[in-house]
Amino acid sequence: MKKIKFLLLIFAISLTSLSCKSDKKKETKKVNASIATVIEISDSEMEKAAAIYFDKCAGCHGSSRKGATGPSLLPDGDGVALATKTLGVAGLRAFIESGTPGGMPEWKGILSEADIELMTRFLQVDPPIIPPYGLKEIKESWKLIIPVADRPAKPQHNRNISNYFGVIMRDAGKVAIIDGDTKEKLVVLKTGFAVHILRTSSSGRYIYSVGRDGRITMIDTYTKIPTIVAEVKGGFDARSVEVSKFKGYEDKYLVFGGYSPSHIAIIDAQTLEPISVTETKGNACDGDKEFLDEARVAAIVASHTDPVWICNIKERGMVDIVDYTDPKNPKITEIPTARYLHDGGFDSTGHYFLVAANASNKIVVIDVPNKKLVKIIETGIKPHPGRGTNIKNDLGNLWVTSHLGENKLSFIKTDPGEGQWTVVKEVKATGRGGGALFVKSHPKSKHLWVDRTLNPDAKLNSAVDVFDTNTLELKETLTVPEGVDGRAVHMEYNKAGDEVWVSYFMGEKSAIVIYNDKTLKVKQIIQDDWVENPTGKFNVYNTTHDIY
Ligand code: DHE
Repeated sequence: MKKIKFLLLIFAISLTSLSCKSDKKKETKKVNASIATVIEISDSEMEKAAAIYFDKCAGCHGSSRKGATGPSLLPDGDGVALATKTLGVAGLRAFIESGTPGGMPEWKGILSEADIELMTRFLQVDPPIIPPYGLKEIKESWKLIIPVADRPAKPQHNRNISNYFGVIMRDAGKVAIIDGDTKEKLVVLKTGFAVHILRTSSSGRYIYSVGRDGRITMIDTYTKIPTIVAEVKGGFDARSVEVSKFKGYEDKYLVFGGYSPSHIAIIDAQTLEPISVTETKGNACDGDKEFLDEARVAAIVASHTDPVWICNIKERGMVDIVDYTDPKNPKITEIPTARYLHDGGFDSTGHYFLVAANASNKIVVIDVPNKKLVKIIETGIKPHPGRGTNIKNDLGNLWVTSHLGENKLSFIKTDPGEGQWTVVKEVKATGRGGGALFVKSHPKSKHLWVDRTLNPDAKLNSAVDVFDTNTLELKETLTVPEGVDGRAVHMEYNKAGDEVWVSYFMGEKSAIVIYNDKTLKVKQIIQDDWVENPTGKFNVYNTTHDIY
């Protein structure tokens, strides 16, 4: 049996391309995966596998493979999940190819046979080590492309910026800016690898994107054609960014939530010059028994009522209320809640924040101005609300979440009085199984929309269900329009609240389909060479004002 010291692999995700670099030694290594099996993996294979893992798996299983929404994937196990060495090539292949009912997608057909085979080996050897990346490295990555003094003082066009849409094309690493009034594509900008979300500044002038390469891109909408004015890389991997929205701090600071390394970086929102970095590692929410180095920053929202951001620390189950009045030394109030925190949004008053602790099947409610935990509510298997959505009917004001792990929409009452912070109604979407990622409504609409993106049934994952917000009954299932192909994902209203934009991705004919929210008929299909696997869409007005 040959013993081997596994070499340090470095996640070096460059600004423009994904390239995980090893220490450059190219000889093939043999790693003892178990007494019986010896896994062979070369440096170049290790690099390739680390890149695939980082792109497709790290979100759920953790950058250091210690588990989060999905189980850990360590050669010797972690006492809960099976050792990957025990699962072996056949066991790992079965999971990778077929997925699980708990929400893991099936990768057969998405990953090539050679890549699946490679992953069955990669997962049986020790994970690569992530090098430090702090304020110094963030500063070095900072690019101020157009200084504030050289930017226009007012819009150089007569368009209605507040109805612009930023549309993410994840796989292309691009963001399209579309005029929501005329439906014209104004520009397609290269914003980095696998952009995940967009946020708008509180004035609505700037659009910020963040992606899986940790790169933040700042887009100015005052120029005739929206233009990139600054960039910075806040870490190796990220899913969220947000701006300061409290009175007196509009467009002043930006917060970056790092998946890898796990940290909160505060950045100047006008220039993207970094100001401070605070690591998020620490004890888990359920006592001081477990110290977690990997403590990724999941959803972030900005309070409109206080100078704070609400940052959700996934693995630790901590909701961090970050006071940005002294951005060099931010005061952070930690609220222990439940694991693993993922996505969430405000109730209709903006006073309470509701977030999914998806692995605990719970929704956590936070009183933002009072920095207090209000309640932890059991809803269903793996709640996945996006930012959730707010509707109103005879039951009161309700915040809604969908679920990844089962076919269920849960309606939580947010009004004071009887039933507050309880699930007052549950309904099912069409068909069987979960796979819903997002829900959406609008204060002016009588409809509630839900996608089923991760449902394995192609009929369900390509359709969206629309419910009546008064009766909470299913009104219509909108199947994929002719000439369009793929999975339906993420809905966004226009500013007026009378159109809903749905993305179709992961198919041959991807598109953005715009529905009339009243008639539920297709109003327009945006489909062109530049429309490459669109995912999230963010209307400037709704994003700025947290209307959902
Ligand atoms: Fe997302 C939101 C993380 C997979 C599209 N996604 C979020 C948020 C987090 C997150 C933490 C909340 C950000 C916020 O509000 O501040 N997403 C992750 C993952 O870790 C995960 C599970 C796996 C991964 O490796 O990324 C994951 N997400 C996906 C997808 O596969 C989707 C469908 C396409 C993609 O981009 O990869 C996807 N996530 C989105 C979108 C939002 C989002 C469109 C914003 C929803 C909103 O309305 O705010």
